Amino acid sequence: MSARLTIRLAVLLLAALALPCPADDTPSVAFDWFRYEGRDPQFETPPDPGHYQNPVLAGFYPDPSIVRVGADYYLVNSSFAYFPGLPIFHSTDLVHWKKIGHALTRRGQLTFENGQGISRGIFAPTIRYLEGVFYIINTDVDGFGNFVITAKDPAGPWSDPVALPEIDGIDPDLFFDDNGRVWVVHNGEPAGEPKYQGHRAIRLWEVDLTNMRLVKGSDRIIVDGGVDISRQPIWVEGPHLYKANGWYYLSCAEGGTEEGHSQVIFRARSLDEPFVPWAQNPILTQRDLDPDRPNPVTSTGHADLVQTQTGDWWAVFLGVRPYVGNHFNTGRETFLLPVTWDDGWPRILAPKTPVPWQPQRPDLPAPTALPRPQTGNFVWRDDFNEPALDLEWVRVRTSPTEWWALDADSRQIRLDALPIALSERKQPAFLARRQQHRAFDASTRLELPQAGGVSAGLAAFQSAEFHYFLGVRRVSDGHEIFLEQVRDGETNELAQAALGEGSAQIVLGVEQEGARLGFYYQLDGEREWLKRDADATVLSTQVAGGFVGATLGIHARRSPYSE
Ligand code: 6LW
Repeated sequence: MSARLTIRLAVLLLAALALPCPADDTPSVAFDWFRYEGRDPQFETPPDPGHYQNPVLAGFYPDPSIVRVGADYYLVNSSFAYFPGLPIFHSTDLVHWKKIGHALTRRGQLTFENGQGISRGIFAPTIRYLEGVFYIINTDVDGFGNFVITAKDPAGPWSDPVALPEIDGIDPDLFFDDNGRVWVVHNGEPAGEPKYQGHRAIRLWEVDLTNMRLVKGSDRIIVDGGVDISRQPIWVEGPHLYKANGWYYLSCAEGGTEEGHSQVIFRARSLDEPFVPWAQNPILTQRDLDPDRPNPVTSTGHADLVQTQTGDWWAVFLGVRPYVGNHFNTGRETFLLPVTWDDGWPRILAPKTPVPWQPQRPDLPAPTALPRPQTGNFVWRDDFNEPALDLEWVRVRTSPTEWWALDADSRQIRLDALPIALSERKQPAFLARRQQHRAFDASTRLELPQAGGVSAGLAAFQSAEFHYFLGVRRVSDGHEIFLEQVRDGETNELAQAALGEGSAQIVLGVEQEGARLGFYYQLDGEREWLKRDADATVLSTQVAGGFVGATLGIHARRSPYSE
């Protein structure tokens, strides 16, 4: 390089350094607090001493998998396209669960990209433990496929994923046999063409743990279709393998994750022999009960079993709590029940028995300091005065940018008003927590946005295609509040009202009671209702489809955004 060129480059570089950084002109909106109150009529009577409340994790906590290490229990749930993904809980008594972290916290681990539906992403996981290491085996359905991550501390950090390209199905399970051999079972294709819609198989593979690889050619089908293929059972999945009393037990979900859901059990003396179903299957279902029973739990299945340090067996599984018909907004939740043994077979619930709401507690020590409740009625409030985001907050999908900032001095959180609407399958500026009750009140206080084209407020979200947004925006002569409903991808503004002058902040809130949502606001005076009778079923799984539950949170956007 010539001396002249070097000098010119040096001059250019100095000039560039002297330039001020381009101003970040994305307007942002400050929120002071967010409050969530669960007041589910069903939870009004707390359990008697010696009993516990089902579900143990209320709200969108499906596909629970559990492991015991000494006197400690760890549980993980599927999280679909929410991020951080795979919430991890700890308990000492199976009843009180403390959220200790997430297994997927870094975008470099896995990305749930733009365009993915909210119920894609991360499917049913399995958590297991061997010699100081925790393992999660799992599926990223539209991205990475099946993978394993590991951690020394289940609160994290968890490793980057190791892919298992040999498996093409979902719901993998990892089983450490006491003879040192390691196995995977998962839901996969049956041999040849499926014989009917929903015909799937459970496949068994041996694992080379040192190289974290499945042993080529070791796989075989151990369940074809389900308990009795002549009855065309659908969606055999969520398998878990255990060893007890000299038998290998295989527990699977069968019947799909809706009202036909059930849990079934098989066993074999060795992993080379055929698995035989129990004649008394299923070991858990609610599909045989009167659909008109009061206060039902439905759709139970996807169980994982654990043996306590005192030798008892318990099961965690998913179930749902409809508020009208089969409509539920709270997603699939985690329930707990004891396992009884009948002639060498485990059973979670006797036939035609409704899931008990307040069963007898396990014989295990409760924690001395009770964690924040995840069931029953409670109030949760975030004043945004901690240095890090609370573990309850999640976002949809992953994004290369961080669009929120906690301000320790002002005790606020600021959301950048990104040009992304909730109705886009991207990552809008939306921080959300799970709806955990059939009746709730959620509210937030925010500053009235001053920049033109910016809307900010509170969203009740099931998916890009089904949600509500209660927002405020500047108009030529002040501010206005509006309620936007997105149903089946179609956006409608259901209500607006002009806001009087003189306020810098506003409280926005939403309540659910039965099948009705009420949206309200409060400036300096009394609470005003913008709309009292919005349709809550827009946020139900039955209307919106999918595997997730509704979330509630704070959102900011600016136009133009595409819808
Ligand atoms: C889970 C699969 C399923 O991975 O639902 O209906 C998925 N089937 O077993 C999500 O829970």
